[in-house]
Amino acid sequence: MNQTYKAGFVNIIGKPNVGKSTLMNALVGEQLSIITYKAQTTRHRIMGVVNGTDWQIVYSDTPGMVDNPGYKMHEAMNRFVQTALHDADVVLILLDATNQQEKASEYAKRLQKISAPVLILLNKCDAVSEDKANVILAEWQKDFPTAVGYYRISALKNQNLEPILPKIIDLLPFHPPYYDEETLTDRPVRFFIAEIIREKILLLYADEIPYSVEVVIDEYKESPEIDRIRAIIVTNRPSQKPILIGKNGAMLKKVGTQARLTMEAFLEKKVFLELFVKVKENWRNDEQFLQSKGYEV
Ligand SMILES: Nc1nc2c(ncn2[C@@H]2O[C@H](COP(=O)(O)OP(=O)(O)OP(=O)(O)O)[C@@H](O)[C@H]2O)c(=O)[nH]1
Ligand SMILES: [Mg+2]
Repeated sequence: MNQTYKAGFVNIIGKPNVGKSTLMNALVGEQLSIITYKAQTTRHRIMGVVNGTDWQIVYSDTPGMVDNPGYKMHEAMNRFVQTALHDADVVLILLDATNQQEKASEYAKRLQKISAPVLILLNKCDAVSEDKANVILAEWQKDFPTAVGYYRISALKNQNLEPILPKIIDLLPFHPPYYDEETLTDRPVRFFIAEIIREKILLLYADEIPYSVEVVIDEYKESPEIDRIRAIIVTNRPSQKPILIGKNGAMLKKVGTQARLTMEAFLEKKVFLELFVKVKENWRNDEQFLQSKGYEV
């Protein structure tokens, strides 16, 4: 075996809203995962590949761990986390310095049978005092002593991320690359397009609405000048449809315009986007539908 090249899976896990997707995007240097201020933004495992001269890191962003899964969708989200724990070469546990809901004992239990090295990253340190961050990290060092490193970071401000990379490379096993050099992610373009629409829905609607929708790309016609995309916003209840559409279609138009602009930046070309709303009651428990959206049920 080639004993000079290193490659492996570095999986980010943590509670909802701690900044996993922000960290993933910062480490990969691309806007792969959608980010919002709301919990449970990410629903899938999303990989991002970074290459060095003699190493390859396959980062995974994962959904926030849901404590009380209410739907099959939540169970599937937790399953992504479980798989990510098992195939990790390095585990990054991300904690939120501004909102400490994480318990070392819970992680210790989850990681009981996992032999991969763990780094504890305390995120959002830009928003708390250095003293407070140090106190939190000291507690983790005491309660979770088996981690191989403890770091104060800010994923949002890109602060203190530099020491993490050499540490990760150090921990990676010798292994040939998993992906060729051009590969950035395991997900197809359609996935990111659907995610962009979901991001706008998370940002534009209140309460239950964002959690009640899934986005299906119905048609994607690529051409050199413009991509033509037809997407369906699938929602849980008939009463949600008029809310999603808004008065005279105003809300849906807003979603469409904002999503199109983000898509154009992502694809670096023009986009023609059509959006429709469809009701599919109880889709969050519909195994067939969930499977079609890539959830393992
Ligand atoms: N102040 C501060 N805010 C941050 C930092 N990192 C992330 N955030 C904010 O925290 C919120 C959640 O960020 P995400 O990256 O979506 O968090 P996540 O862990 O992926 O959330 P889920 O996918 O819902 O589990 C957003 O509003 C981010 O801007 C940070 O380093 N500092
Ligand atoms: Mg996320």
